[in-house]
Amino acid sequence: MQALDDILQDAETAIQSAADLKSLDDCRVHYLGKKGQLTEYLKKLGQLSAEERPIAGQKINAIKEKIQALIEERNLELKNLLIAAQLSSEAIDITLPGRMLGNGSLHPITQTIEDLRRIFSQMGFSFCEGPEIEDDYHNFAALNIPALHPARAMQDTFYFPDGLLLRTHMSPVQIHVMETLKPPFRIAATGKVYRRDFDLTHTPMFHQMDVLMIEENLSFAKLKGLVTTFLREFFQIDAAVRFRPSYFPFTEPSAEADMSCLNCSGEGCRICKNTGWLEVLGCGMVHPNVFKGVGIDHQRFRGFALGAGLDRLALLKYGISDLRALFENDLRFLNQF
Ligand code: 2NM
Repeated sequence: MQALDDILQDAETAIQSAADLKSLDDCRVHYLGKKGQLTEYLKKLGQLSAEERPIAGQKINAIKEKIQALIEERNLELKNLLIAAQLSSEAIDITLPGRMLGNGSLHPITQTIEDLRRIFSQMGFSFCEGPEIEDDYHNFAALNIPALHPARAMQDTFYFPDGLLLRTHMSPVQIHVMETLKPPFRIAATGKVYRRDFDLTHTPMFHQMDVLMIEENLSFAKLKGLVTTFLREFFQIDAAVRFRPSYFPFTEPSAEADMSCLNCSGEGCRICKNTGWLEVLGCGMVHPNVFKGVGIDHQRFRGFALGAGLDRLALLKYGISDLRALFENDLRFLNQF
């Protein structure tokens, strides 16, 4: 009886100190297995007297049940410990901030085009498009650009072997429109134009806007008003605007429009090369030769037109100093707009 109590005590200590399921199972085999300590005593029951046998039998069974219960209890404990360890090692901190997806943004030239479309739409202009590959007639001849005009020279224009060319300005779009629509009308076009020119301030592809208005009673004064309104609206500043006489084959009279420098308000700085003025667009009254070419009655109708480089407008508006940044697609640059 004393030996059986000792076994129980041993078993209690062994089970409690079993550190994992494997050593716990070793305990079970050691005490309850086929060759286990208690089993050995069960086998010896036969050697006892008839009076002793049931008492010893009961004792062995009681201890066996006790040990089984202890093993069961420890088994549960160990499994819970295992689950707890797994939970803490695989824990996910859902309070950590996520990886942010960057917001996209419109290219400054796209933003400029959208601004221009909004402003000129509000003033009653429709926008139209034309081909980037043009013929000599629409790009030059119909615009009263004579055969020997320097802009036609090989170094300025990209020619295809068949004589077609990449348009060098947006005005040929207006020739197509004048061939199609009957005046009066107000139309404008933005798009890509091409010239054989590549240095610090020129890229072989750049963007232009061309605006054309044809009505019976138009004056140069109205053109000046339109240009001034447009520039103040586009740059969101009450700039001074001045007109200098200029020359284009397709307009007469012609002018270049300057606005007071955005950077120094006319004081003189690096941006305006100390003049206080920024050159922003060219404009004029449509030349009678252009009207004759497309069959519009130049006695009855007047037209005025303006052309502007969008890349330069975008640089000025957004304070960008290097034209090439517009064409490099560097996200560190583009994300700032
Ligand atoms: C400019 C400057 C002045 C212009 C003229 C025409 C057309 F087709 F009606 F004759 N379209 N655009 C024009 C006039 C363009 O760009 C500096």
